[in-house]
Amino acid sequence: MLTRRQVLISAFASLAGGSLLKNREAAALKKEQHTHTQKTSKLQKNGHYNPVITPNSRTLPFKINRGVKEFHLIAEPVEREFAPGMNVKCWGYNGQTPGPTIEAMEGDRVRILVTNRLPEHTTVHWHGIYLPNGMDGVGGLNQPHIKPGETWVYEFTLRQHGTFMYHPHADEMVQMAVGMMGFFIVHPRKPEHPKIDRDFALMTHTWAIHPGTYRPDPAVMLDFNIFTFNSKVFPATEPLIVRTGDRVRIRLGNLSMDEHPIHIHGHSFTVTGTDGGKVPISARWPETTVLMPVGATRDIEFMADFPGDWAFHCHKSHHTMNAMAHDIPNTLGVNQEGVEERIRQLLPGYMAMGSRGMAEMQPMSEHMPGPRNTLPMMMGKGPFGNIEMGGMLTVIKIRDQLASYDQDPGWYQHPPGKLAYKLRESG
Ligand SMILES: [Cu+2]
Repeated sequence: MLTRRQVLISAFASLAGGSLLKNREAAALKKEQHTHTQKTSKLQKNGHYNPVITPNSRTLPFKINRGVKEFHLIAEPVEREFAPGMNVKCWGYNGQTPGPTIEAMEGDRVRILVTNRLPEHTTVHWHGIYLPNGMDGVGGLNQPHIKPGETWVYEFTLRQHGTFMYHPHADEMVQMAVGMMGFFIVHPRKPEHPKIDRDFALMTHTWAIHPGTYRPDPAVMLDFNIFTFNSKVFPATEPLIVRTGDRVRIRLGNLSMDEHPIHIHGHSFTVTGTDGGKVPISARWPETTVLMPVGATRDIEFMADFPGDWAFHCHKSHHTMNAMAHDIPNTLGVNQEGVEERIRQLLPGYMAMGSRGMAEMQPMSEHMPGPRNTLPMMMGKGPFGNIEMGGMLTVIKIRDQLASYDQDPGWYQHPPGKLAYKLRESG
């Protein structure tokens, strides 16, 4: 059933770019938004916030032990399927990379048990969190390292709210390169206004996994070849499912060795927080791309005003490509006539490619198997053909009507007259 608010919003959405929205309507929208916030608060099972969704991942369960929220992280080797056709031998926490999201509330006393099942020592650092110095987890500086087989205890009271992270501060170069990281999200004690309807967390990461191998190479400094959201490559990245009119927050984290300009389609957002805290309202401005620095988090918020399947991706185009796009000779514009035959004498089945661009690579890769355990350079499929991206890409699926947030609504059905079309005489 459509609520009045949804009708109002879809009416808004159908106006060109929303520029015709009158002040009176804007005021009504604001009022509706407020009522909506109050209504859902009453229905909330989890108190005054909606729990964070970490796509392709999960939230770490806890138990209350005499008023303390007790979590248990197990640092261990894990295997992760980045997408069908590629399994990677990583290290992570509790069977996965990124580790499960720790979620708590400002004011909580938390106790985190860390068991080390790795072949070498580790520690856990709580990135961005105010805590006693002895809980900060820098091996050698704040504590002795946690040896294999040992369990150590971290305990502190959360005195702030926002998006933070956890990761080892021991053999950082190796342990982070192979996937050891996770989100630590602290909700504010006071309810947020306006309330967030859909709250997602995406960890960006860069990996060097040489074609034909299974283990990320920690020695690589710059030339990474696999780029992930929550250690998944598109199309294995779960879509972010949203209802038209929802207020959406996406929390982004970056513990990789590269910056990622993360871009939204069809909407604009504001950066509302970093791992340093909330951005004051007076200091916010609209953006469509947020640059994710290394060792930082960014919270972005927007109103899901426009239904559709909207791409959400890193704007470095190599970061939406997989391994096979790297270190290849540049054949663009090269006349390869005659070369093909000669090379075939040495390499049977050789095909000259790339002189007119690389779009032919995707259909080609379906018939030509690459090296073992490696994803083709492009691999997405959409309702209109190949989506010539893999890597750090996901889709925000915004719908007027949704059976459930937990069910993929399929591809967007475009209303008549709202789809680009081919000019008849163009042939
Ligand atoms: Cu990137």
